[in-house]
Amino acid sequence: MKNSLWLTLLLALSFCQEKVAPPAPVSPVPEPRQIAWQELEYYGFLHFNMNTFSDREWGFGDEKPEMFNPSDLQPRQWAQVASEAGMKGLIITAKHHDGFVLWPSAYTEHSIKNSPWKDGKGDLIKELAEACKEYGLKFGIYYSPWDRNHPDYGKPEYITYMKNQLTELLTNYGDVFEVWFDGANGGDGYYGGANETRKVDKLTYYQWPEMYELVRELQPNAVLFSDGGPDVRWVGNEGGEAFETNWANLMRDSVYAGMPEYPEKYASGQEFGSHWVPAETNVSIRPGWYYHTYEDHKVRSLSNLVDIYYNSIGRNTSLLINFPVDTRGLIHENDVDAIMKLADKVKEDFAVNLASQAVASANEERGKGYEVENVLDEDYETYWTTSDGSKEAEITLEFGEEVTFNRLMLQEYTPLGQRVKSFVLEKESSGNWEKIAEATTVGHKRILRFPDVTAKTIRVRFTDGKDIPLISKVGIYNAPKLMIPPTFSRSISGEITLTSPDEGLEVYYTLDDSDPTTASQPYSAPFKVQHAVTLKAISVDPVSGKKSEPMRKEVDVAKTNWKASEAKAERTIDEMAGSYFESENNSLTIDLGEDLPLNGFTYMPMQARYPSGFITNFTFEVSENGNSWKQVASGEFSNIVNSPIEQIIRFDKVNARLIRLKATKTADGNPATFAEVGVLTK
Ligand code: FUL
Repeated sequence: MKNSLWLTLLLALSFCQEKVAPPAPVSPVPEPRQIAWQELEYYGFLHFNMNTFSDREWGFGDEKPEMFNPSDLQPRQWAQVASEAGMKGLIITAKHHDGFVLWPSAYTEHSIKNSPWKDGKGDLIKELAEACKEYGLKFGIYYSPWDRNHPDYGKPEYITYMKNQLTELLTNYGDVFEVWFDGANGGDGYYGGANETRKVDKLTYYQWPEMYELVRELQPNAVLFSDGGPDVRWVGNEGGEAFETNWANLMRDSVYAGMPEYPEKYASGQEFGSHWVPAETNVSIRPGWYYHTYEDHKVRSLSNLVDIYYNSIGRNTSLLINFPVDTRGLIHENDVDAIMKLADKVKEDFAVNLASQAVASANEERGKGYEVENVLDEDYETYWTTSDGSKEAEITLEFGEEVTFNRLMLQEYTPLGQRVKSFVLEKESSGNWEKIAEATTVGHKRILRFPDVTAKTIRVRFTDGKDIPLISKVGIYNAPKLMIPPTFSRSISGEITLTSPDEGLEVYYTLDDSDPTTASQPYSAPFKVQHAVTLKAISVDPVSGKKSEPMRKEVDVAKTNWKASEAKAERTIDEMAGSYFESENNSLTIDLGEDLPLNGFTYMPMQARYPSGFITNFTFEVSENGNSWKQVASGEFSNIVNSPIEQIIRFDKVNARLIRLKATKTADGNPATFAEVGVLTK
């Protein structure tokens, strides 16, 4: 009786105990609008306007509004794709560098109001804002400060024009979550017919303080993006990769949009930066930001997109993936397919948080309200921390039984500042702690990928920080392997390398066109193949037994003894699709080093971002001695401009030692280019 009374009293006492005071903030700290933005993490970019129809990346500004003529424009499809892909918002290029605007602005004629789309009565910004609302997405605006169309660009009048247009955009279309100011600006352009080069002082010309003030007034909750903020900064590249060490802090007053050396000096943030300016990773799902039919086959692969996800969201940035909307006005099927594959993979990787099945403990707790269990709940607002000045901080997770995992996710509670400078993940093994992985900053979110680990007890030790760590969330996941086929490469000597797409996967292959199984040849090191075979290979997860689809590759004679007619042309037989040879006489001759029974050839067109000299019509000749030549094939490489993939041409068997591929026509009339040429002997 006595005991239970005590217990009740104690319980009542602890219940009434006040929450301990939170730690003092470590400056700088985010504004509420930045905290809200941070939670979005993942949203989409839409590059769609005049460039879509002029097939350019940067229009000159002299394009005619009549060119803007989509056949099946459906902003609802864009919103549906984004929402199904797990994105939280969409940002559209309301005006790009060419100055054409997607809404019926009262301040310019260079607008959809003079296009055939909906007889000039349409308002694309309105339609998209409505579609976003329907699909529960936030809506954002990209607005290019540089305007190659406007006659006043470079003069003070243009700044008024910019303000007027921003006022339209930020008043008439509901809530805007982000305003994106592009850093690329100044240079040659149409400028109302002047056709000249205009340079502006990027720091002062745009009157940024006033421009930002205007946005604040009209959309107080919107974050402002530019190279150096003020609210969100550029990650410093367009390849989809943030620095591993990444601070939200930035010496904001020394940075401005378009400043030189930004990527090297500021893109990773600064530990002692004066303002909170977190990074956003912007990357296109294709090589270009705008749609080009010739990039239909160049949509990023799943493994590339997965890397981008981990190297952006997993490194304390948000991720802005661009869809180059096509000339119909739709996100292309290939892009939809790619983004949905990424969405499925992300769902799969983070399906089960093993940490929530564990018992968490910490070396120390600050007191009521800061218990270690807070790192396991779904609430970002609750976090674990220690008492002020504590020198050690570590969280231990006991699973009770052995678990296997390969991902660690950490989130700092950043409203009180970014603190962690380094941490290590360890597992207990026969009374000792063994390191699994270590890293530097955490910030809003940090995800580490490592090979499978099996453990019963693990701990995260915060080894250095600007102050005591505030940890909102710890996640431990066992991401299934990326089950896609291995990638293939070959050296001139015929050595084949197969690369597995994920850690811990096995690769099996066959050379006789049969479907590989785990009973086939396991791949352990590069191997030589000198003659024609059909290679098939699969990736296999030894733990789950799951297999990928097979990859299939026609491999032919090794190029070991091949010689091209001139030194530069050796690039066409170096087994590297990235290198190329441009032939002034539209012809390439190769000595195969021996007589071979040929029954076909392959031509890989130039793979550069801006290719030239694609062969559209060809003749193919062979010779035994270099004196007399015999034409064995001629014809057309159909659709090569839109789909510059390897072309395979077959002909009746003929013995020859020399081959000659001639272009009788190139797509653009420029000298013929050749990335790689091969023969078929099977
Ligand atoms: C760059 C621009 O020049 C590109 O065209 C694209 O809009 C990209 C997002 O930003 O700076």
